[in-house]
Order: sequence, then C-alpha cells, then structure tokens
Amino acid sequence: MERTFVMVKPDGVSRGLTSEILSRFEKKGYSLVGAKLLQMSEDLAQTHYEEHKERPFFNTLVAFITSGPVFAMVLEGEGVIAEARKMIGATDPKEAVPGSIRGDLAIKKSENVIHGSDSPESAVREISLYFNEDELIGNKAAQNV
Ligand code: IDP
Repeated sequence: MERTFVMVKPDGVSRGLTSEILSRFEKKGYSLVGAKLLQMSEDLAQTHYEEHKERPFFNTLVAFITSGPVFAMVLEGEGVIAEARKMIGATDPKEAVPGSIRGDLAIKKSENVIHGSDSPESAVREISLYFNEDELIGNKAAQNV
C-alpha cells in the first residue's frame, strides 16, 4: 500500500493546527501508520531540504523549520502521495485554492503550515529520514512490540 510523509511545520504546531490537519487526512480515508512530535536539528533540516541548498531562501527555511517542534507523520492509502499534495495545495498559500490546507490555513509562502512528499522517491527518502521501520504500524517489526 502506498505511503507518504507529511509534516506539520512549526507555525502549524504553534498555532494549534495539528489536529485539524490530521483530521482532514483521516476524514479523507487515509490511515496514520506513524507519527511523532520532534524538534528538528539543523543537520536534519539541511538534509531534508538539500535540493534547495543553493536557493536564496535556504537559510531562512532551515531557521524556520528548526524554530519549534514539528509533527511528522506517515499516511497510507491508495494514491496518497499525489492526493495529499492536492489536499495540501500550492506552495504559496496565495495561490492555493480554498479548500486546500494551505488555501484555508496559511498566508505566507515561508510559513505555509505543512510539508508533503512530492513523489514516490521523496516519500521513501523522507519517511526513512524521520522514522525507523519498527516505528511504522503494519511493518513486521512493529507488530511484536
Ligand atoms: P513544497 O513545500 O510545496 O513542496 P518546495 O518548492 O519544495 O515547496 O519548497 C520547500 C519549502 O520552502 C516551501 O514549502 C516553502 O516553505 C519554502 N519556500 C519555497 N519557495 C520559497 C520562497 O520563494 N521564499 C520563501 N520560502 C520558500
């Protein structure tokens, strides 16, 4: 079954939007197979966003994403990678359609409340950055804990 990585960013956590965001995915029909609240290290932030390391906003992005706890989760379900991206909406909340998470809950591109993997390759990479195999429900090792 397909899995993706989704993360409520520090602005979303501090604004109390974690449950609202999780609820949208659960109501849609996706299953939560892993979740944790964590404070990202600078190393993890730089690795996560390494594709943007030459961009002018990179340092601001790393500073922002490490500024407070994030809520990381793995969601499972049919077509979840592309569908979660649709539910999240465009990177710039001003362009995100109403009804999408960013369209409804954010204003600024630099503080857009949520991250979601953009491809099957990113999903695999990002899930493994944040979770061990035995932290994901449904994986063999997690069933005997
Ligand atoms: P995505 O989060 O929609 O996949 P990406 O292009 O991968 O968007 O960018 C990663 C994150 O970097 C965005 O979610 C946003 O927070 C931040 N970002 C992207 N472009 C800009 C920008 O032009 N200014 C400030 N922050 C940006």
